[in-house]
Amino acid sequence: MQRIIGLIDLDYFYAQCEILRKPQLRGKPVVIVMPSLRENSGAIATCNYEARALKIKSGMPLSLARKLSNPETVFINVDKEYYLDISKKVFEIVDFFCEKVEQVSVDEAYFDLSNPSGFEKAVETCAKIKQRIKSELGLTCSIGVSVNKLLAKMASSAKKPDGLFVIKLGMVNDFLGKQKVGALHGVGPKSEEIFSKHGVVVVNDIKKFSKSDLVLWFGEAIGSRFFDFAFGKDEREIEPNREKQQLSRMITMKQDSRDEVFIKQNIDFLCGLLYKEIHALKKRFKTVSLIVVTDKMDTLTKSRTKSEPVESLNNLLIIEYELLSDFLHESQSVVRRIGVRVSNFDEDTGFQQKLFEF
Ligand code: DCP
Ligand code: MG
Ligand code: MG
Repeated sequence: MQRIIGLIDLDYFYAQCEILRKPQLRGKPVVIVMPSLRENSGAIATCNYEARALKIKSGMPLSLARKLSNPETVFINVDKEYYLDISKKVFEIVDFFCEKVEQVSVDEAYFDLSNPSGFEKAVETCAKIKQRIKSELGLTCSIGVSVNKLLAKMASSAKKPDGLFVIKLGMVNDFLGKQKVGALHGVGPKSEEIFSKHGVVVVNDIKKFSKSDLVLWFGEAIGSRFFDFAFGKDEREIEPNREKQQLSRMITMKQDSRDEVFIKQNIDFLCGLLYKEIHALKKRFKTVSLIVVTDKMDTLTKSRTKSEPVESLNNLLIIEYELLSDFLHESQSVVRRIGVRVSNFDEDTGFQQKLFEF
């Protein structure tokens, strides 16, 4: 089966978070500063595209950024806790669409799009993820889609900001060959210098050499990896490291319907599957949701949160039935797809949330 991998990266993340809570900043150059102990010194964490137009960039000393700035430029100290909070919400949306998600930084994650198969479906899923992040959180991101991590990451940078770019197998050589070697995963300024000493500027230049040449320059592991990268080869797997914040099951019913008995049969089936999984994962949940997709393809969600964890399949079913009954009373819509979801997991059970150092 063809692997398809996505890489999502938020645009000018810290700066975008600040603009989100201070909309009056939009359009101005916004620079986020990592302050240091000495007053008026520090480094630039990131900045928005207006500030990048002034040549300000991540890692730059604050003093230099001030010199490059114009009178409109706004400098803001980092507030990591706030960014982490938003980051969590972003990746919960990705979790909703994908089983295997590997978060690699505060604003970046790889996710598996191999199932259902095909690039068309993968792009559809990514468009939905982008849309949900935009409508629910007010943020833009860029997503790259390709056959491995290396190319997915490069595809995500290719159309920043607010991009969605796909590199299919047939496009690999064309796309990759003319990229600067620094665009390859793991090639930092030091490696770039070694490459440039040998006249290697773009990825295609690597192909003039052999694997053993690169091993000589960079050592066994890194040299052979860079060599494979030049041909678009990358076998690294997605290593899921995110605990699910919610679990759900959804199906299209055999026919569109408003018949309560018929819809309940579908709910019974879904809850049976879902409860098995919850049980296997030793999860306890307090929130139960019913998701309805109508024949007009509108999605409606109804939820109920209990003060104590829901203890049995039977109790889960009772709540889902109540939600269904509410829905049928409140809406005249005909149901096409139906879904059940549980969330708000008990902190003390299940997997321990992995802590990240960003
Ligand atoms: N970051 C930092 N110091 C750096 C680089 C990044 O503190 N030297 C922080 C701030 C960024 C966040 O990590 O907002 C994510 O890093 P990215 O490399 O993804 O950069 P941005 O999201 O800011 O911009 P882009 O739109 O290029 O992704
Ligand atoms: Mg980013
Ligand atoms: Mg990033």
